[in-house]
Formats: sequence, structure tokens, C-alpha cells
Amino acid sequence: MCCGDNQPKNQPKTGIKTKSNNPGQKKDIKVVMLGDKAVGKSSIATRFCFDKFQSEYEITIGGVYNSVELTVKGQNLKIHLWDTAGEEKFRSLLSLYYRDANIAVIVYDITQSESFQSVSTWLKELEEKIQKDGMALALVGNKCDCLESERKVSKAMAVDFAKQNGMIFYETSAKTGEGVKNLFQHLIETYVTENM
Ligand SMILES: Nc1nc2c(ncn2[C@@H]2O[C@H](COP(=O)(O)OP(=O)(O)OP(=O)(O)O)[C@@H](O)[C@H]2O)c(=O)[nH]1
Ligand SMILES: [Mg+2]
Repeated sequence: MCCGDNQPKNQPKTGIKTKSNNPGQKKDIKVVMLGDKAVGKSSIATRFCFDKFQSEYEITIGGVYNSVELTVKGQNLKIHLWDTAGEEKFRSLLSLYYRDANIAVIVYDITQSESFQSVSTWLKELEEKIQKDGMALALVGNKCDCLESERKVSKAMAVDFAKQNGMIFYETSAKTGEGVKNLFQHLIETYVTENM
């Protein structure tokens, strides 16, 4: 896996194609990260693209773009990763980022029960605004490095929710890296198997 152009572009790309007649050509997959503010969306994206973590919170405004190139199941892929803002006041812009997405990752913080309660709202938002059939969905409980005494969302409850809603489920820690690579590998493999 290698990281590609780290050029934040503030306009989302649209019309990404996932099929090509040229077998050697890179295929594009658009992934969007959604979830409440401060759950760790940017941190997961930064861990995946750059294998780094920063403990200071820097709020995301609008959306931030990065890309990663990788080969999965013999397919050369370019992953277009859109990290979006969780802050309420940016909500009206979000459909610009997720409307053509092939994969949506909904993140909550295992130490904040409200962020888990919001997952249904995020799913509803996707259902209302786009045709999500064919889109691979993941539910991600982040900050699993935190102490068990700080946990507010049980893994069993989240696994159950993910099953009921046809989502791939992972707990991750952007801080330690736990689960992050496996999450993207699993999601992308699933998408490639079902759609390419
Ligand atoms: N302990 C721990 N802290 C984390 C983890 N991931 C993120 N954080 C911290 O949580 C805070 C918020 O992380 P962000 O990645 O900025 O959250 P976000 O979801 O992108 O927030 P918005 O951009 O406002 O939507 C930061 O202080 C991070 O350092 C994690 O896995 N473990
Ligand atoms: Mg962010």
C-alpha cells in the first residue's frame, strides 16, 4: 500500500467510476467518513493514510480529501478518502461528499453513548438523500484504547446493530492503530468482491 497525493482539495470529486474496460488501469473507489464531531474520523483517516496520530483536536471544516493506492484481489485501486465534518453547522454540506460514495464508514466513540445513538440518524440521512444500494457500509467504534471503565457502548450492542443494518463492524483505535488497516482491507475487499 502506498499513500498518494496528499492534496486536500475542498471540492468533492463526483462521478467516480468503479468499472473500466482496461484491466491494467487503476479503478477508483470513493470512501466517505461520517459521524458526530470528535469521534475520531480525521484521526482514523490520518492513521490509514499516513500511519500517524495527533492528540490535539483540530475540528474539520467541510471535508478533507486524501488518496491511497493499493492492490486488492489483483485489482489496482485508488481509494479516494473523504473525511467530513461532524459539527452540526456543516451538516447541510455533507451530501456533496457522500452522494457518489461507494463505501460509507459511520464512526462513533465507544466512550460517548450519544455518538452511538446518532448512528441511526447518519444511516437515515444516507437513506433519505441517496440510493445506498450497492454501497458498502461500516460501523466503527473508535477509541478502543480507552479504559474499560470509560466505555459507554458495549461491543455486543454495536455488533447487533451492525448485523441488523448490513454493516461491517470494527472497533478501532486511531491512537494505537488497532483495527484500522483491517477495517479498510475488509471493507475494500468486500466492495471489490461484490461490485468489480
Ligand atoms: N484515546 C483516543 N483518542 C482519539 C482516538 N481517535 C481520536 N482521538 C482524539 O479525539 C479527538 C477528536 O479526534 P478527531 O479525529 O479530530 O475527530 P473528528 O471525528 O474528525 O472530529 P470533527 O472533525 O469535529 O468531526 C482528538 O483529540 C483525537 O486525538 C483514539 O482512537 N483514541
Ligand atoms: Mg475531523
